[in-house]
Amino acid sequence: MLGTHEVMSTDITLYWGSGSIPCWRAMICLEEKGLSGYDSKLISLEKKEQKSDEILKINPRGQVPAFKHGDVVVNESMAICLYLENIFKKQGTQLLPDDPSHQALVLQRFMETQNIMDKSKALFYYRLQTKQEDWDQECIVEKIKALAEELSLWEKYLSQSGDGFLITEDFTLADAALIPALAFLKRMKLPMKEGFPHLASYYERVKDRPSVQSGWPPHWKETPGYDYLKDV
Ligand SMILES: N[C@@H](CCC(=O)N[C@@H](CS)C(=O)NCC(=O)O)C(=O)O
Repeated sequence: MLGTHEVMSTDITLYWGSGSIPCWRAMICLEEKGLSGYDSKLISLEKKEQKSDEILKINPRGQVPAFKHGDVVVNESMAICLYLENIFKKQGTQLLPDDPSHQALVLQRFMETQNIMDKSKALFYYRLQTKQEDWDQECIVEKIKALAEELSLWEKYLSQSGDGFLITEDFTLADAALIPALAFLKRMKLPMKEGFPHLASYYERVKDRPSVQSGWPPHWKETPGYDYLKDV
């Protein structure tokens, strides 16, 4: 007999795209909550399938992740993660600790991971659109500095935590958001081990966790990545 919120995972649909960090966060939380049987709909971002009527009906921005639980629609990856933890509180991994100070820190770090994505994407997209001979422009130097400073903060955070996860010995929402961001940096050839050793050893400790592996972007397994962050 299922409890009030222990619905079958088949009531859940997730539209996602390969290589999308926001989608990966949501997928990690689904797995951690023991909801691996959800209806997983992989769409092609390249073919712009996120602009299909089917997805626009759920997410008027035409973006993924787009998530449905029964008749409940949740967009925005971080909202999906929080929703899963709140609704399936008693199920699978507890992603938000009860202790107020730990909970505050988990929520803060969870949201803070967006800074890593914003700063790495600023550099990545600029380089994608700029000829390599122009890569030393002042503006690029500024972007490299901003990302390096951001990552130094995380280096400090991790130097203060033990050999477990980001905040405590337990995997939390903060880890669900941090590990895909680090995988993105690795794919863009950030020299993590040399410049950010705590981030590198955290990445090695967490990357093989089943929930993380389950959302690993399929096309990343077959293609080598890019050099866009190799000088950070
Ligand atoms: N803030 C949103 C961002 C979602 C997002 O940017 N999704 C991208 C994939 S990573 C997307 O659907 N891009 C296609 C588009 O905007 O048309 C979230 O966290 O869910």
